[in-house]
Amino acid sequence: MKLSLLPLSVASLLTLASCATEKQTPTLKDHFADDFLIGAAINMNHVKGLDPGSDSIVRRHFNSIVAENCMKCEEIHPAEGTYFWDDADAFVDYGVRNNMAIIGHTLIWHSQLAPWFPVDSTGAYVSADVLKERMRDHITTVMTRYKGKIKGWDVVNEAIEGDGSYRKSPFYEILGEEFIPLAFQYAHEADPDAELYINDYGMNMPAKREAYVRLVNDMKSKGLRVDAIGMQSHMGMDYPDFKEFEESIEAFASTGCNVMITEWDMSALPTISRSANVSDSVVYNTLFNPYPDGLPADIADRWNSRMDSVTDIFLRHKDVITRVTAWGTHDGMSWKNDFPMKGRVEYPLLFDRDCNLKPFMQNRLDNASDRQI
Ligand code: 9MR
Repeated sequence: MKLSLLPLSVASLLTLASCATEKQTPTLKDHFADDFLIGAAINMNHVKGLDPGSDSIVRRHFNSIVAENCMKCEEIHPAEGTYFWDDADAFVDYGVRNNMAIIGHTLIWHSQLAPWFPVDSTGAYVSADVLKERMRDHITTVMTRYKGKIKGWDVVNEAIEGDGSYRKSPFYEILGEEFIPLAFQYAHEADPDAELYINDYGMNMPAKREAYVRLVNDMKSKGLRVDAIGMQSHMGMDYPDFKEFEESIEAFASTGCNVMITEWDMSALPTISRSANVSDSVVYNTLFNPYPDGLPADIADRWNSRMDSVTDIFLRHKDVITRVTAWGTHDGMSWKNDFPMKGRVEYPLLFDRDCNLKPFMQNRLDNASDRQI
């Protein structure tokens, strides 16, 4: 029988019962409401309605989203003077409709850079002046389109190597170290109300940490605004060193910036590479895909316990950590299934392939009597 045909009192009781159940089931965003924003990277399958599992996870549990791919230079600005807005517009509309804190990713990055961007018609690097003009145009055009809708941008991504030296990207090769302050200057001019972030992986590494602290302090001393340092936090079963990771949070906070955990996941499989650089991929080898039919209980326990410890670290530093974003929703859609080796079955995210919250976090939610639900 349709609900509307039931006698009013029975219908209301049923409605009330389902609302009550809903209200009593804690969500991540309620659980962490007093701590930090809790976000997820989402892709176009999700935005286009082809991944209903991800959609319900995000709408129920998260209050922030970041564009996994659709705002990268090669996607949004594939040719000089040609912008492709459809996907990014749909992503932003989804975030606005669902009242999310929307994060833009990413303006200046060596990877997924549109091939035309740093070169002229002969394929040679453009001059410093031409590259500056292209950077300014790209940053201004993209940020202006989403002004008032995007909370903050990853302005520069992955600019420093593990040893603290500058990555020899086209931006660096043409402009030297100056490309980073310039990017922040252009971004501030484009949208003074948007937050501006610098973001990288492997941020636990002491040499990299020191390089970022120096860089951010230097930019601040020149009057440039950097609102947060993003620690991507792609983790594994044997990295990062948690002590180093925590020391990095403290060091980044010492610059006066906020800290954001921007791309959190933890591989449950044997480590092949600690990098998050997509060009570091390896050929398929079954040895590196040991659990195609499910994670053995002892490994799952160890994974949950490590993720629980990481969550403790985030909470210990909630005074400076303003956002924690997972790099995806459920295990089935994670980039880690294809990196560093295609065709792996990975288990790195907060929700499993059936969209169930993983035990370590479910326990936190269930046992949080003192927290808001
Ligand atoms: O998850 C992203 C994957 O779908 C893309 O193929 C890849 C290349 O664009 O980028 C992945 O996201 C990366 C992010 O943009 C920057 N930090 C590392 C992430 C994982 O490689």
